Amino acid sequence: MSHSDITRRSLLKTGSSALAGLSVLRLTGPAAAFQTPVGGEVIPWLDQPAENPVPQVAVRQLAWEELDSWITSNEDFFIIKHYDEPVIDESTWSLTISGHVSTPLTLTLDDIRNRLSQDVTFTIECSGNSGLPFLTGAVGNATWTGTPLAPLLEEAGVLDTGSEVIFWGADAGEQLWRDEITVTEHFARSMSLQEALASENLLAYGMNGEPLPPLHGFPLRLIAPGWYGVANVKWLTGIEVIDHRYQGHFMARDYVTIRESEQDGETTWMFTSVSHARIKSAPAKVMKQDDQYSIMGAAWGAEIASVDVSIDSGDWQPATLTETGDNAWSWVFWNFNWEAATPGEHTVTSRATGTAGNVQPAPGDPILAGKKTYWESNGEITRTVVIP
Ligand SMILES: Nc1nc2c(c(=O)[nH]1)N[C@H]1C(S)=C(S)[C@@H](COP(=O)(O)O)O[C@H]1N2
Ligand SMILES: [Mo]
Repeated sequence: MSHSDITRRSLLKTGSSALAGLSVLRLTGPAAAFQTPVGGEVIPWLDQPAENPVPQVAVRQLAWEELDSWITSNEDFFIIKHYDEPVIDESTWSLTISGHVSTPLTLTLDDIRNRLSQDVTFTIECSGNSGLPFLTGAVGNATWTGTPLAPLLEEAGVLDTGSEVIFWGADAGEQLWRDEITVTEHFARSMSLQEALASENLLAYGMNGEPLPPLHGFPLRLIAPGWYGVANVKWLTGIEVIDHRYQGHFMARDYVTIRESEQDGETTWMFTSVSHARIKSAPAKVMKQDDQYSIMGAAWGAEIASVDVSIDSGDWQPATLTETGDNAWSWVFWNFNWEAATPGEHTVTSRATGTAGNVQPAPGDPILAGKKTYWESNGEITRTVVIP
């Protein structure tokens, strides 16, 4: 265990009171492998994201070269919102649990805060990340605090007819349907009752030891570890159990992946609603200290077994996992010693392999080549750098 492991774990356990200890340890120990060393520098990537055409939707993103912390601070955490930020008054806000339940519930924020509290460190990625030229940093890792969802559903008494659970957000906007009907639709997502009952799902009111910040869904959001960002409904106001499939805008029209495949010489099309995360990795930064170059990056979306790096499309070479966390839902950090970095332009590609044998696909892999929509773009990422 490195110093940074110790400080990170104690920080998570004891909160900000451990911050004093953190700086003391950092002074006595070496910097963590993922941190740009004192006296070192980051060589910026030559390829940079395109200008953001929708700053009101993609409000904030991670700048990869600046990645210097395993936990993403609330100030740096990416923000995606599809409608205007809702105005919520904590004193009048409540959460309802309704539909196919024997005992509908209405809970205040205090009711929820007074229940059993649970933490989970979970890396959220927007499923559109890497699918659009300007969306390359829609991923972050935070420790979320909340109350487990399953006991609340049990208390509400889900009826035998209940099969699906909708999570309703307070935010709403206009959606045009078939060029005919305009409705004001609330942001909402659903999952099966069985998926909703997973013990890791939280109704979260805390983010990295602070109340959920307004743009991350204050006062309450769903945290569904292992799911893409879109499932983690912010500004939660209602949980509704229904007896059929929910087909709202963000389930059945937007955030739908369309794949083309050949079956028995015939082209078939598959339409799926974005749901569980997929294995992925990215090179974050090239660091230089004295004359030594190293590459640091992250991998997430599955329990990660290993990460390999390819320079200039050469052979895959193993990277070292330096920060792994203690669950399958948080990203791992990796380092690669770039021994023979020669002056000039080079490409850097990373590839993650999961403990289940799942491998991050190459861009030409049929699963990606046949994909027509930009969601779930988990292919290998290649960055370009110029070594001086
Ligand atoms: N109510 C509501 N919840 C939402 C959204 C939204 O627009 N409204 N955006 C979703 C999407 S697409 C993503 S990627 C994540 C982003 O969470 P963050 O802004 O806290 O990073 O929130 C999800 N939850
Ligand atoms: Mo998203």
